[in-house]
Amino acid sequence: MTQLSHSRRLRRTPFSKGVEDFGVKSYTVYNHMLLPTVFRSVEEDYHHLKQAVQIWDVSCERQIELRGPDASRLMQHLTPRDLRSMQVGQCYYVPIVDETGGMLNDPVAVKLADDRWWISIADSDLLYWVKGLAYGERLDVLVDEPDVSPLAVQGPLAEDLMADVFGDAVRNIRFFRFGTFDFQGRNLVIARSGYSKQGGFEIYVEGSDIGMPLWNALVEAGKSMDVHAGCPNLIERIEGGLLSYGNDMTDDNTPHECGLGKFCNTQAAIGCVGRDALLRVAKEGPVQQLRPISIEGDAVSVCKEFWPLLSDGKRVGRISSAAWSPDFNTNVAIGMVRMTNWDAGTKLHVETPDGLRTATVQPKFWI
Ligand code: THG
Repeated sequence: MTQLSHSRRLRRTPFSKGVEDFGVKSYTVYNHMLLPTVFRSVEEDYHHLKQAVQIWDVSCERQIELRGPDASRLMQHLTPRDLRSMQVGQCYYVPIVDETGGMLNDPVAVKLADDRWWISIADSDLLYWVKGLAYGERLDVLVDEPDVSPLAVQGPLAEDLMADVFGDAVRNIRFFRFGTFDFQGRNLVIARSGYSKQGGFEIYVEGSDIGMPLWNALVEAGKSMDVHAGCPNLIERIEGGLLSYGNDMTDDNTPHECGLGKFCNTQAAIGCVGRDALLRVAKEGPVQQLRPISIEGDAVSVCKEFWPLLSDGKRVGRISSAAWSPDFNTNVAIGMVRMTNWDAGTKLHVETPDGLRTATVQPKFWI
């Protein structure tokens, strides 16, 4: 295996020491920052995530902070999701679109106050788009990247572990809501959310200096729960239909093509930059869309580039993510499929590096 060269540009995180102590085996780069991808093996990490509890260094989910009287206005200009009824204390999964309706990012928006938001971004340099918009529209708002690094606690035992460190009140946090909790005299935002379907929390760690003290407190409290360092798991996130920006979609895709139409209320999203473009495409409906797809045969290799989807030898789409699922005993995948071939049960062929395989469009994701 070739190595990744490290330098200041490839940012470490406040938890990198902890991750290394757990013997991280592999990283990817996400928002110019290290993101662990493997600890024991992708399959072992997968089984452990579904049985116990893991601590994830997801510092690479960088925050864009909006602060000032026009913060809420700017937030609405970024997304076709209607934010008018969103309360302080809520998190929303929000497509962010450009003037053509193309997806620029798919972050979680955290409403801290009417005049203060965090946008917890996926892997694209969204900061410059947001700064450009704020400046171009002469909005009264400050836009920057604060020293905030999310730490996720995921798995069936996540609530017990979190209650041990932060007290029983964390048990009352509802899905996609947050509260503030004390750790060593500091107030931290804790939300019930995370990039898995196993349940859990995300701690928005404000101040790099408390990164390792918090990591160590969680590791110590979790000893009886078989706690281990973990990371977003490729198999589990495909089973759960959690999309990966840059892999499954780019700015060439609308939210509707990504199956994110349910997070768009474009008519109501007054001021959204992509509103006119999206109203046009929403009227017709998308002509291609992301679908769960199973691939027959033994374990596929890693999907490093699109794998063509064929019907009668003609290209009708592409696979963008795939992995062998031990629990469902099949290869699970996410792919963009043309309307003519997207019905559940449709049989297709997929050109993988290991040869031509049979694939089936699924009615829903696996979990
Ligand atoms: N948490 C936080 N920031 C993030 C991610 C996260 N930034 C990067 C990346 N992940 C952004 N992408 C996603 C994708 C899916 C979800 C969240 C962020 C997600 N989806 C749920 C689902 O599809 O089941 C719930 C959506 C809902 O119902 O609102 O959680 O994970 N902080």
